[in-house]
Amino acid sequence: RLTSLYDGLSKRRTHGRKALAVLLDPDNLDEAGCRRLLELSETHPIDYFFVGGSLVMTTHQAALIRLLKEHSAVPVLLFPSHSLHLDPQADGILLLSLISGRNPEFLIGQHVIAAPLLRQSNLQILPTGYMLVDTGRQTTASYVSGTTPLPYDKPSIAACTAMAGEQLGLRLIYLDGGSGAMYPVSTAMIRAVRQAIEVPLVVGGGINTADKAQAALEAGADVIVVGNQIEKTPEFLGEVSRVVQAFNTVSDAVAH
Ligand code: 1GP
Repeated sequence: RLTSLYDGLSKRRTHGRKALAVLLDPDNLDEAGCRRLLELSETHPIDYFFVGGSLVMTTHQAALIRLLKEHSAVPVLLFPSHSLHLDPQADGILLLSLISGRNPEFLIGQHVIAAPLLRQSNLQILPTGYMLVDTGRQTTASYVSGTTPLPYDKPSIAACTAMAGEQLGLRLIYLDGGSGAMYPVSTAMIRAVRQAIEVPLVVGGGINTADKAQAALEAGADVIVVGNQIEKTPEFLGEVSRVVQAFNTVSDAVAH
């Protein structure tokens, strides 16, 4: 199922335009926090909401998605860690295959369980090669998935992994240092992966300053994902959104 969401992402990439995704973890965001963010998003544009987390211990996910859909036109993409986290209210799903790991459950197992449900839903499917990178401490994602993340200082392994993912037909590559990473994925690794693939590149984990956002975009990220820092300080949305907009203003000027 090729999707308008995916087409939108590819078009952005062709035109050198960058995008900002805000990750909302239902375990960490209450209704008031979500309303505050929705208010801020009216002046500081967000391109995508990603919704999910490694555990999802609460039952808030459905209510959170409902609130987003009622009050915003920003597309909502599920970022699931498990087939139980599907929700047909969202617009689409990052169908993650954890290609940095060697756990069949997260490469194909969960997908088999989810397949008939996805078929029945109207969710747009974005097949995504998901790559966890070691950024200084074990993340929930790597613990829960029982996988070893990619070594931080081996951009060539990351590049070959991304290349293989693209050759297998995955339509996005997501390089993730994990939520609340001590430091983000290195710009050397982002650059190496960018050069290895044609499909859009999503980068997240530990992007908690405007400089880190800028560095990831300059190195070749098409989409940056920010979670923790916006949960802690919603006003950070203004800073990071300005970085993305400034980037797009420059690339629009070059294009004309
Ligand atoms: C994690 O890429 C996301 O999967 C976002 O990470 O919460 O550190 O911004 P942060």
